[in-house]
Amino acid sequence: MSEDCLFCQIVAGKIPADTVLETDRILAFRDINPQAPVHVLVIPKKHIVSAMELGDADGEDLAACFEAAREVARNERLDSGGFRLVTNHGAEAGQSVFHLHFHVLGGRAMGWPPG
Ligand code: DGP
Repeated sequence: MSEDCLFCQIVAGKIPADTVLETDRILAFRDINPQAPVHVLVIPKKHIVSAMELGDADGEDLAACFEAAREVARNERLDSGGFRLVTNHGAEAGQSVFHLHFHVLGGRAMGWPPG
């Protein structure tokens, strides 16, 4: 837990979130500023800054995030039509919260390349 991290505060229950899935390793909750009809963030409960900070010890947390993304997609009925799974690292990608998170976006056609 990082005291000044917004998503760690959500994991700790200090800031409310619209949680859709929780396990011992991950939390999935709706994005406060949705960019698609379905926009869920999947995060490891462990504080990891971004994909660039992942290490050998983080394999199970990473696998849990992907497993959760699949479950969210199924629960939100995105699995047949399709969805996008995105993580941003750094300023040029627009990362604004420095706790690893995967955006699950769906419910509309996704443009490519992203803006
Ligand atoms: P990124 O730009 O990839 O770092 O995405 C961060 C996302 O986090 C962004 O889409 C908005 C979302 N977000 C920021 N603050 C909050 C919050 O307090 N609650 C929720 N549910 N989402 C948040």
